[in-house]
Amino acid sequence: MGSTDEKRNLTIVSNRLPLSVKRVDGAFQSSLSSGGLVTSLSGLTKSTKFQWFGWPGIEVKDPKDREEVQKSLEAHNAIPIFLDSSLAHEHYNEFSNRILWPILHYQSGVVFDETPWQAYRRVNELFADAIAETAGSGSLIWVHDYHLMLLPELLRDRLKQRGKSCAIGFSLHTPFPAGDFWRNLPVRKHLIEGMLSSDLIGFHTDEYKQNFIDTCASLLNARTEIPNQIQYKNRLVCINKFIVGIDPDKFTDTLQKPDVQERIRALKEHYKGVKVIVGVDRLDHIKGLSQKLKGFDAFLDDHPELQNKVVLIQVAVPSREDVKEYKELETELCTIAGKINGKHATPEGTPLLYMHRSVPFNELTALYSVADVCLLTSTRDGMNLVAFEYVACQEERHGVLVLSEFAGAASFMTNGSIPFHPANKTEMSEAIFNALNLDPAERKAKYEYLRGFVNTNTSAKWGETFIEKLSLRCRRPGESC
Ligand code: GDG
Repeated sequence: MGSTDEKRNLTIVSNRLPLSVKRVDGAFQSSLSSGGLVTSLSGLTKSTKFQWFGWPGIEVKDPKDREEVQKSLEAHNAIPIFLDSSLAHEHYNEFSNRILWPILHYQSGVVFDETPWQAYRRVNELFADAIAETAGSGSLIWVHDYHLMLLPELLRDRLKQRGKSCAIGFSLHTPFPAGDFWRNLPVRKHLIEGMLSSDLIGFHTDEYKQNFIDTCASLLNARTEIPNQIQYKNRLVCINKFIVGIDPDKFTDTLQKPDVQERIRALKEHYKGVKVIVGVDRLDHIKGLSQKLKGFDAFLDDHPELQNKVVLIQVAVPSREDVKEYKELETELCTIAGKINGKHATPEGTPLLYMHRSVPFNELTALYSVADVCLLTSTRDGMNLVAFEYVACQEERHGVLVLSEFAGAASFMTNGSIPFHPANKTEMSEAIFNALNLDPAERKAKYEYLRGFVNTNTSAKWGETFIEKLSLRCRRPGESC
C-alpha cells in the first residue's frame, strides 16, 4: 500500500482492511486476507499510493492495545477503525450479510430487522467520523462496497462541517438489482441516497448501472435524461461501468516458480488419463455450489462411459461462518458431496474432491493450470474474478471456461466461454460435456478471445481509470460526466 513518506492524497475505504489482525500469544499479528475486493485493489498498489481505512477484524478494547495495532498497520498505510464486537456483528453478519447481500443478489424471503439496521447506520457514522478527521481537503476518497452505502452522505456532511472539500467515489462489487426487487427493503431509499452523495459511482456491468439509474428515477424522482449522470438535490453524480480485473502477471510469474512447476508436474502425473474440472468459490449461496454439485451429478449419470476419467476438484473457501444460512449451506454441501461419491466412486477413484478450506496461492495457480475446464455456476455474482484467474493460468493448455450466464463476468466473456443456466442440470451437464470435447481450434479461438480480454482489463487499469475520472470530478465538479 505504498510508502509512508509518500504524499497521501488517495484514501481507500472498505469494511475490512486487506490485513486481518489476530492476537497470537498476547501479541498482535497481521496477515493479508484474500477475496475479490483485495484481489482487485492489489493490482492498483503497483502504480498508486494510498492509505486504507477499515475494520481490522478483531475487537481491541484496551487503548494501549489499540495503539499497538495502529502502529503495526501503519507500516502498510492501513488505518484501523475499531468496533465493539457486538456492533461489528450486527453490522457485518446481520445487516450486511443476512439482509442486504441476499437482496443485492436477487434472493427472496429476506426479513428486515431494525436492530441490525441501526448498527449499520452507526458503523457508517463511525467510519465517516474517522475519515473526515484525517482526510486532507482536496483529497480523493474511494469507498468500496455494500457495507458502506450510507458513508458518502455521512462523510460529505462531516467534511463540510470541517470546511473540507474532497471528491468521493463509490464502487459496488455486487450486482445492483432491478428496482422492483429493492422494494423488499424498507430502508432502500436511505441506502440509495447515501450512495448518491458520491461524485462518481462505479458498477461492474452496464446492467447494474442501468438498474441503478432506473431505480433513482422511479424511487427518488431523480433526473436521469443525460447518459451516465444523475441530477439529485442540486448535485450532479457521474455513473459508469468500470471493468474490474486481476493482475495477470502475478499468476503467470507464480506459474514460473520452480516449486509451482514441480507441483504442476506432480498433479499432471497424478491425473494422467483423467480430465480435471476445477471450481474455486467462497462458500456462498450466490456461487451456486449446490447447483454445481447437482449438475455434476447429472453429468456423471449422463456419461457412465467417463467413469474414473473425469474429476471435479472443488475448493469451497469458508466464508461468513457466523451467519446461520452459511452454516446450513455448508452442511447441505457436505451431504450432496457424500451422496455423489457414494453413487459414483469406484475402487479406482472418486469423481469429486470437495475441499472445504482455502488453499495457498501457489497451489491455487497450480490447480488452475492443470485443469481442462473451469466450472463456475454463480446464481448471481458481481463479476467473478476466478474466471479471469483461470484464463491467466491457461496459456499452455487453452482450457475451457464453463460460465454461468448470471456471473457479471458473463457480460464480457460469453464469446470465449460455454454459457449455461445454473439451475438447469441438463444444460450444465451438456455444457461440461461440450467443454471436455471442444476441438482444439475452437478451444484456441475461445481462449485467445478470453486472454485478450483479461490482459486488457487488468485491476490496475480499473483502479487507475476510476481514480482519473474521480480526480476530474474533483477539478470540475459541475461539468457533465
Ligand atoms: C466480490 C464479488 C466480484 C478464493 N479462494 C482462494 C482464493 N480465492 C480468491 C480468488 C479470487 C477471490 O478470492 C474471489 O473473488 P471473486 O470475484 O470470485 O468473488 P468474491 O470474493 O465473492 O468477490 C465478486 C469481486 O468482489 C470483485 O469486485 O468479482 O462478484 O462477490 O481472487 O483467487 N485465494 C487463495 N486461496 C483460496 O483458496 N489464495
